Amino acid sequence: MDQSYFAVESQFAENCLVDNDKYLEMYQSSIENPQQFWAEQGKRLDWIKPYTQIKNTSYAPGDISIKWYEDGQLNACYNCIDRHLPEKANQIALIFEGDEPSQSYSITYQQLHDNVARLANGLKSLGVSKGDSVAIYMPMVCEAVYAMLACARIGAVHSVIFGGFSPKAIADRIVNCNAKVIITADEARRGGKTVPLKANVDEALSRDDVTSITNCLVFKNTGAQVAVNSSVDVCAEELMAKVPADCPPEVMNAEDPLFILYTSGSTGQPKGVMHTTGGYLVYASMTHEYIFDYKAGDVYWCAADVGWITGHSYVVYGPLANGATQVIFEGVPTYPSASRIGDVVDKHQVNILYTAPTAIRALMAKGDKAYATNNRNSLRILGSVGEPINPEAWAWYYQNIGNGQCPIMDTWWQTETGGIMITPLPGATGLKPGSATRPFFGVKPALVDSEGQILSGAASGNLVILDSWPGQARTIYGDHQRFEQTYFSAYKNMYFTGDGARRDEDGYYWITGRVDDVLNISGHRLGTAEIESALVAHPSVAEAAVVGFPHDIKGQAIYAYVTPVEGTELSETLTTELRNWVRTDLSPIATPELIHWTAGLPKTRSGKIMRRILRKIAANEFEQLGDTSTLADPSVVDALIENRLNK
Ligand code: 6R9
Repeated sequence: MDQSYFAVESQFAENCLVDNDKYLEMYQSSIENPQQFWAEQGKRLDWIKPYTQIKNTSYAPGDISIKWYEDGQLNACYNCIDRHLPEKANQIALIFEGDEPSQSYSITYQQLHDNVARLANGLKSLGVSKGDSVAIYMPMVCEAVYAMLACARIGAVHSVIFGGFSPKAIADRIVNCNAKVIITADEARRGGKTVPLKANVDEALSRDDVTSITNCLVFKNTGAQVAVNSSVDVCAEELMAKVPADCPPEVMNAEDPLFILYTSGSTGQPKGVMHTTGGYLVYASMTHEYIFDYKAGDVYWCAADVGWITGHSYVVYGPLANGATQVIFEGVPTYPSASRIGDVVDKHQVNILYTAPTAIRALMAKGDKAYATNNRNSLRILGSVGEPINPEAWAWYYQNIGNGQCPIMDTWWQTETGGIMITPLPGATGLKPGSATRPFFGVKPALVDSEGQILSGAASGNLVILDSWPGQARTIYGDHQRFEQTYFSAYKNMYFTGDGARRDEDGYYWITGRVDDVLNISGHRLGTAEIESALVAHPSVAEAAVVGFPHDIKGQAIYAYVTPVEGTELSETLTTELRNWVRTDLSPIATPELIHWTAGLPKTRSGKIMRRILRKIAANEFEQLGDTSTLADPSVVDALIENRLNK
């Protein structure tokens, strides 16, 4: 069987919302006449005051201004809950699956409404009102969803902080967005371990410059005893019990802020990426429906944490705006065993599964344990997000999770784009493993060379977007100049993504990774992703991260950090074999100079490998590693330094 192209089966396409003809027709109209296209799409939401203005955007130097539906009024929470109630009050909205498989329960749309309205009233009783910022530092539980929607209901701007972040990261974010209240829980559970959320918040709040917080709202999750500061702390359950279960949604302008989400750039402090209400929700809802071919009755599961943009757009706002039934998963794919994902799919009869390559590779490393105890026959569509998915991991996901029957939507997008930008559609797009394929409706990608010249045809270059789309971030909170500098200064009149990409003869896009990850070996440009794919294709390799390090002759040489498959015997012979493997698979230029076997790689909570750290260690400059506070397991770094190869 040809493993490089997977055509859409016509019978499959017939049951999908969009086939290839419809994709081409809709795409063309979205580009030729965006005003009309998005005027029509805006109708997927309920508006309090309908819009008459659609797109009003400028990428002009010195005047970056992005507005969509600017004279419309709506409420995001109303669109995610209330408008579904006449028909779906008793339909399940959230299926909670706890860290321990024994913990699960369901929440109907009516119950979701009541919980959110009570929490919204609770926030109001603490003095939170429209325009105030609220920090959310929660486990991946239903209450995290209530917290985000309660803010949206009363017009407060939420800023979710990853449950794994340190007290310093919490404090920095609170100070930056001037949060009035923080919502947290006693502890989080993940993979059988607990994380002391409340204690971390206490430490953050004790920092001298953290002065904006008036109250800390605490949910019970594990039931652990936590310190109580009676002047600040409020028990969330008690507060919610005291207030009514109805709370009129605040009237919001389409361009009022919905949330701020911090993301790290290549330099400096994390950026508070700001999204607004109308355009963001139209885009999240539309992409969720078309890309996952979501139809009433489907059970959808996005395994991302709400601390990540994927959790915002594809756990909370997109699916709920579409009235979906979805799984909320507190745990990790490998706990209590590597079969967890498949087991959960079977248990809740999941039809659509959206996860990340890092999770897939973690399961691959466990051999056949991931699918030994489950059949996953309910699955129809798979999704991938977060980094380029190597063809090897793609094939494993396709065969072993999807039983060779479910197309994989490799979705490329960013915190700043609000929603998916380059992606297949299940009924429309033939798949090439490793390619995110074609642009979504309304998205005008282009490749430019280093001078900003637009390249045509099959080409490699820097990925830019030529015009605005409704889900685009509006600014960096409090620093519009940095917004312009970061995204609009490299190339005039274009949004620069920071990613490199290749476009093939069929117009398919292949994301090669951040441009700062491009290596130049003896004058040859190599994407780290390509080399990693070659390494991971070796049967003894579970995961690989490649960086460049300075080399006298080649300019740069390749340093490969490699995690072996469990049970692999490490030896010089294997190292040599692996070097030759890449040499033959890719090219002699791509042969790793150094192969560093390691049990773990430094990753953020969203599973992104922190290459900045790996580059420093490879360059033997580990004294200045910079901020490691957002790592899931900072101890990995010490082991890597200890065993570094370039001494
Ligand atoms: C949604 C999300 C954005 C960066 C992005 C790119 C990488 C995400 C990808 C992908 C290749 C994909 N990325 N999806 N690369 N193929 N399907 O991940 O947002 O955390 O802001 O990261 O992630 O490098 O620029 P965010």
